[in-house]
Amino acid sequence: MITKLKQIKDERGKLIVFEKDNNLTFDLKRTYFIYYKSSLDRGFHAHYNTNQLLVCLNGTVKIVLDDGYKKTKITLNNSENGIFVPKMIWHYMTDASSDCIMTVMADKLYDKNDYIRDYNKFINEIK
Ligand code: T46
Repeated sequence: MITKLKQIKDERGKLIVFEKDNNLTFDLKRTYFIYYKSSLDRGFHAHYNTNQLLVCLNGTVKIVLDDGYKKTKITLNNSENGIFVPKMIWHYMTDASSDCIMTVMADKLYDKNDYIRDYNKFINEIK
C-alpha cells in the first residue's frame, strides 16, 4: 500500500501534485494536516467508506495497517512516499517524532459515523 509519489524536480526544489490519476487514485474531497507535539499514538480506527492517502511532510512516523488478518507496519519519513489506506482497514500511527507533520487526503467529507473505533466491532464487521 506504499505508493511512490511523482515529483517535479528542478534547481529550485520539488513540487508534488495531488489530483485524480496524478498521485491520487480517487476524487479528493478533503485534506487535513496533523502536527505532532509528542510521540503519542493516533488513529486506532477503520472507516466504513473513506479511502485515504497519508503523506509525511516532516519528521517520521510509523503507520500500522491491519486488515483483520495481517498487520503491516510501514515507516513514513519523507514526502516521496505515501500510504494508501483503503476503507475497512484498521490503522494507527505510532513512534512519531515530535516534529512530524502529516497530510492526509480523503475521498469523503468528514463524518463521525464513518468511523469504527472499537477493534472487536471492526473484526466482526469484516468476518
Ligand atoms: C485518520 C487518521 C489518519 C474533524 O472535525 N474533521 C476532520 O476532517 C478530521 C480528520 C477530524 N476532525 C476532528 C475529530 C476529532 O474531534 O478532529 C479531532 C481529532 O480527530 P481524530 O482523533 O480522529 O484524529 P486521529 O489523528 O486519531 O485520526 C485522523 C483522522 O480522524 C482519521 O480519519 O484516518 O487521522
